[in-house]
Amino acid sequence: MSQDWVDLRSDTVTRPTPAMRRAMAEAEVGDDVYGEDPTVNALQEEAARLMGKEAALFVPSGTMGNGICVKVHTQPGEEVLCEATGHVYWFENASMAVLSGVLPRLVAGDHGILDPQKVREAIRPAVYYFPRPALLCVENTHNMGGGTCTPVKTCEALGAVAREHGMAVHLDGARIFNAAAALGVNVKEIAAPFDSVQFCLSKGLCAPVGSMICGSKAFIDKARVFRKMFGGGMRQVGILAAAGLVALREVVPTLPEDHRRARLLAQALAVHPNFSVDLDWVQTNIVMAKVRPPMTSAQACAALKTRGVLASPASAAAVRFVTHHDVTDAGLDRALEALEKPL
Ligand code: TLP
Repeated sequence: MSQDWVDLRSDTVTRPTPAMRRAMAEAEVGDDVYGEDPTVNALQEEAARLMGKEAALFVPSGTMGNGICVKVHTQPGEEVLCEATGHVYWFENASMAVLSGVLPRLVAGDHGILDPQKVREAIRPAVYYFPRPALLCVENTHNMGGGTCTPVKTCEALGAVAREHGMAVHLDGARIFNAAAALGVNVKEIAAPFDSVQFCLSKGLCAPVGSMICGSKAFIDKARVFRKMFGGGMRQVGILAAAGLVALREVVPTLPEDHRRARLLAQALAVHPNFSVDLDWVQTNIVMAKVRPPMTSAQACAALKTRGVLASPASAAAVRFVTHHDVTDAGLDRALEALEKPL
């Protein structure tokens, strides 16, 4: 039986699981600004171990995590190379310009996937009147690219190009576990070429709040300073870290189910008269569907809403559908039924 409505706007809408709520209620806590919260410390150790890095830090959001990493890796007046539709550039309120005083330089990827050669070509020579290219940001999976995965070999090549030019390399791995599941690799392999990795607990992993940043011990020591400066030093935050530990243990293994449902949804959208979808680029839990003109994405979303399906406009001509833990088979059926007729 299908349900009355289904929320496919984002995987950020997931709510904590019953196991998370129990773990949150029972969490042992302390003052994390003193480094004394045992649950936060356990989560940080677990995150560092999973990513194959020396240390990790719990931060309130992915945006703050990326912002702190940019701050540690750069000096004002330097340049940060990022993908043209990357989250760090589009959705973080010019954080890198305001908080770090750096200049973003955009390199267009193929569905968000950067070509190492194009990155090499975009790196300015070391001349005193050019901003020094200090950092390369990569996003995996790539949100606006449609949840696409940058393969491990490409990550390695991107890391090598950055290092050849004395640049640091940061991974916005908000959905790194989706990438690992789809690529069939361990997250460590994806994370290895990067000096820093940010991943989110509060997207498809269902935790109510939080991201982790991971890197060397020296990097995390500096990151802790900026976390405090940006107002992200929290106190008895083991209550939230407890949910993160459950997310890593219990929700990560369920991600392939989200990917399976996204593919079924994409197949329905691909044959729908109002949409077009390139199925080769549907790789994880995000489906980016082009709306056939003259209909706009806002009109398509409004029409879908009347049929109990929430989705979000990704541009004037594209609608983003995201599957996640709270979209069950009944929720998927609701969406498939809504797509049986033209809008
Ligand atoms: N993405 C949100 C919106 O901000 C677009 C979403 O609904 O997908 N990196 C990536 C790749 C992200 O997709 C997001 C959130 C973030 C960073 C920021 O995380 P938060 O929301 O925790 O600041």
